[in-house]
Amino acid sequence: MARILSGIQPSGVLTLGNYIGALKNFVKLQNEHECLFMVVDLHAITVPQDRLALRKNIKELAALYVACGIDPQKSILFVQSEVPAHAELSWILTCNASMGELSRMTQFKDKSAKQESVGGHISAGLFSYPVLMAADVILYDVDMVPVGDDQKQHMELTRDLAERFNARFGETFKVPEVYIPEQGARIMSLQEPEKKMSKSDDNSKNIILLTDPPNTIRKKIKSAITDSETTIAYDPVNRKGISNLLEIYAVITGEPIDALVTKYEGKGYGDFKSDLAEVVVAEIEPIQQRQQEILASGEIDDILDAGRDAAMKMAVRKISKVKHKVGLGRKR
Ligand code: ATP
Ligand code: LTN
Repeated sequence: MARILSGIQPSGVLTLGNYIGALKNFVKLQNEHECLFMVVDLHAITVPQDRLALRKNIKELAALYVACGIDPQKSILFVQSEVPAHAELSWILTCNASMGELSRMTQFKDKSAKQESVGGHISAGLFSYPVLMAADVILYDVDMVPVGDDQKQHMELTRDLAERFNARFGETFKVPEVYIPEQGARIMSLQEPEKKMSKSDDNSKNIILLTDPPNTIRKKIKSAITDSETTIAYDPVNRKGISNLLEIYAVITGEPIDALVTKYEGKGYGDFKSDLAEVVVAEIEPIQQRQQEILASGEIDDILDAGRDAAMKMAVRKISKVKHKVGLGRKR
């Protein structure tokens, strides 16, 4: 049994990409491993957030984890900012990270360009974002981190920072592996399938939100960009649109892509898209209902209290060891 940890930012409503690339895998992993899942609110504030919206998003995301099948009896579910050791370790790691390596992070380049384009300021937090992510992971001696494809580079940095700390201060942290699912690790935008589906996309036609009503989902899938070919085939290099839709279909139903291609032989995009829309609706609708029930019952606060306490116990032990190794504070 390995120890697994992952996190999602409460930075808005989640997309089908977040669900397929992250949440759906978390649920599978919790049956075989010891799992910790976080709502990473400290990461969310690396870009401006409305205070009340953030508060709301935190609970909604926690409820969504549970609605998707994260079982609080099996997994530890908690809010990152409620365990202060994350911020503490992040600072210590920041002092062992270099400006050069952080400047190379493609997510920083993308997100800072976006902030600039809307006239917003680029926070130093956005720059050191990956160090906080490294702290999240190595604080718990995690074996494996399931994330979507876009987080690969951050996980390489996490490994480097863990190894560097161990080399400088003596063996302290486990060096974690990244776990990227073979399928669904990069769900693409519906209208611009050369870029990833992202919850912060301004064009709502590009993304399926987990809160979209069934008819909106149907409309978005029907108007998804494909190409001028007539066959349903998988070719993610030359036929990105249809390949993305096939991948979504395959991951949700568990049917192999080859089998789907055979199933739709001789059929057009119209038939395929309307079936896919029903597949997506059937997956998401019950999750939406469960999320609302969980929020209405108020049980999410008890779950998050218990998660915080369990995580805190593990984190406190590690952070004291780290401070001792670095020489911080006093010894009586
Ligand atoms: P933002 O657009 O605000 O940066 P995001 O949509 O990338 O956010 P995160 O909270 O950063 O979402 O990511 C949560 C998880 O979802 C991560 O594991 C990430 O790799 C995964 N993920 C995000 N987008 C996709 C996608 N299009 N396909 C598959 N997985 C994804
Ligand atoms: N940066 C991640 C979210 C995240 C995370 C983590 C993922 C923050 N801390 C620790 C795995 C482990 C993202 O998906 N954008």
